[in-house]
Amino acid sequence: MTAILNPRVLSALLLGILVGTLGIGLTLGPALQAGVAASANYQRPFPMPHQYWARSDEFYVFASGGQQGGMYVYGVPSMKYLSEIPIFAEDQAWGWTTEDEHVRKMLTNPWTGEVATRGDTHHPSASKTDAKYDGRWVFVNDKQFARVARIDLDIFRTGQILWAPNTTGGGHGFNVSPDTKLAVLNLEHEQYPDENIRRHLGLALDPVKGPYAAGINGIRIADDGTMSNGWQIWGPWQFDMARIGWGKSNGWIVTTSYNTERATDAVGMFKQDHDYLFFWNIASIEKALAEKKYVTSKQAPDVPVISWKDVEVYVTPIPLNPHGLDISPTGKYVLTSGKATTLIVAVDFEKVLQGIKEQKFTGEDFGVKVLDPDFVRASTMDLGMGATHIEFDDQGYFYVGFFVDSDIKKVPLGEPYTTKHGKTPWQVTDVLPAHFSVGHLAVPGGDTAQPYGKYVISMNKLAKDSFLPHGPLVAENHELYDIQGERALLVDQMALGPETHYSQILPVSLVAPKVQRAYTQAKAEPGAKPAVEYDYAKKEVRVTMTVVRSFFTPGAITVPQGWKVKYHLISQETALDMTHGFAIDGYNVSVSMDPGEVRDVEVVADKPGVYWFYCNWFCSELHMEMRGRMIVVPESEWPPAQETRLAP
Ligand code: K7E
Ligand code: CUA
Ligand code: CA
Repeated sequence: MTAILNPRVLSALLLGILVGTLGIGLTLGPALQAGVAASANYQRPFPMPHQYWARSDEFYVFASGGQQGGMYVYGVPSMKYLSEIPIFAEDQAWGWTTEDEHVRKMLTNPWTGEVATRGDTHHPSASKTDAKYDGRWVFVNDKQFARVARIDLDIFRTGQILWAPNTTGGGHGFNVSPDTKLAVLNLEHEQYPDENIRRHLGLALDPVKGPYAAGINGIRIADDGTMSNGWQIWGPWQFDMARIGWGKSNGWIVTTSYNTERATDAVGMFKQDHDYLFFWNIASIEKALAEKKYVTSKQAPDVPVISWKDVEVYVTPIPLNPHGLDISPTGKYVLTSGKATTLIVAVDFEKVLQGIKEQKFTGEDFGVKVLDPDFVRASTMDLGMGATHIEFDDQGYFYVGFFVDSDIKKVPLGEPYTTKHGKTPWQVTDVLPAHFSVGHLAVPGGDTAQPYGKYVISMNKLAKDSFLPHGPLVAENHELYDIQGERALLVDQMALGPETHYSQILPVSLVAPKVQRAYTQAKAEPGAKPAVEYDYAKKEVRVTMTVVRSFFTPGAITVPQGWKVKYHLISQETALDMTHGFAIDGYNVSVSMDPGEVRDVEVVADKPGVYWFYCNWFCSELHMEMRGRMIVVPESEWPPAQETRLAP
């Protein structure tokens, strides 16, 4: 194995990655200024005509929000921030709070009943048809609780959250198949699973000392976008990144693992000079299911758990803790990067298939055949320090980000792309300086069979002093490069909240025509009338309240102390951009209602007195007058005569 290692695998680099960032000089400033000065294409008219930005942007960026728990949306090339899509964490400004019954349900663990309002959003993956974006949905995973969400692109809102079973969390690598029928979510964090699963795997696991096991979740996606847990495969290793192949790699799932050492600490995870890239045959998974070669757990009796031994799987060695994992537009090359090596490996999928057929194996690990790296590799490139992720353009190049070098390198791919770019493949042709420390990068369509090219966005982990000082917690820096010429130009930068991992960049033409300006929910209840109903058996008041400028109707309700109050709030607005809010003084309630939106809000009226509810979105000249009362009467003083009665 040492033959494939590079002498530049420095212990200092390894230390730098383990301990934190290496000292990155701020000497890239002049390059940045040169890039901006040369970008004559980006002059903007002044004054700006109405709808200038709406008409001039070509792409939507859907950027995961990391520990922000949702996604950010902005336009390209304007770099105008448009929206946040709240998903796994509560966000009252963007209308995602757990007093709304529908939000709370989505955030509730189906097995334990716990509500999880924290999250760590990593890898958005847009829906596709024939391996090309189709603009229906964007799916994204939560690493912390191993959940997956579907974002509906007509309303830019979360439509479903699916929880992965049999795990405490750590669902990291995530990818949607080229036909949007399957998604995979990898368990990066090792588990000590249910005893049925342990018995089925037959591995020696120890709950305290380790080693543990982990697996891959197969999520089925119905034609209407509904996700369900289809299967799990478990094996002795953890799994990091995931891609589902197309074209030359059609029918295969590829994943990386960086801890094939099965260690429980960082030093142990770097003990070997290589880890693995895995190839899983999807048909063999369906075959194992059909032949009933699986068990189920107590928690999820409806989700089959398959052993790695019962499916067709192969590995090939990748140096020092692979992380980046990306597939070229024809599906031919699988590119991976090790975190503690300067080497980027391009595996040729045609060679993988040939190697399997011709048994080009160098050995076995836990019964899995190891494909000869010299046979399956198209290239092993020595490109720089701290490689992160890889993306592709429409001209036959790939772009790879470097955390330590703090740049992006542009490299031509091998056959069949050489006719496109006419360059010697696998050698750097351009270096794009970044400010600073690149994590993921994204090209519009750059993870599909149809890259649109034109731009690269670098999602930097550090901004350092790029922007005005704003305290010790510093914004992220998203950088926009124009890649239409021979040399890339840095044309804009944007400060954005923490912390983007990956993004999907979709053409405006696929998304904008479908975007709704009002919800259809209120329209679905045309006859809804204001009402107050007292349920003495359940100790519950049910209120149907209509909301329109500038009234809540009913404008006052009386409730006995300690009772539950269920508000069914119906916004009857139809005007664009006319959002109202419903916040109650002294109670932990704040929801928004966009035009036509319906909300179901539960409050326990445990404090006696007069509490004003009011609109907290400035909506008209009568915005401040848009308020009403919840009058909470001690139960001992409650004669039913106090009930709110509405005129018939
Ligand atoms: Cu590298 Cu979660 Cu894709 Cu972050 S991961 S950068
Ligand atoms: Cu409604 Cu302010
Ligand atoms: Ca390792």
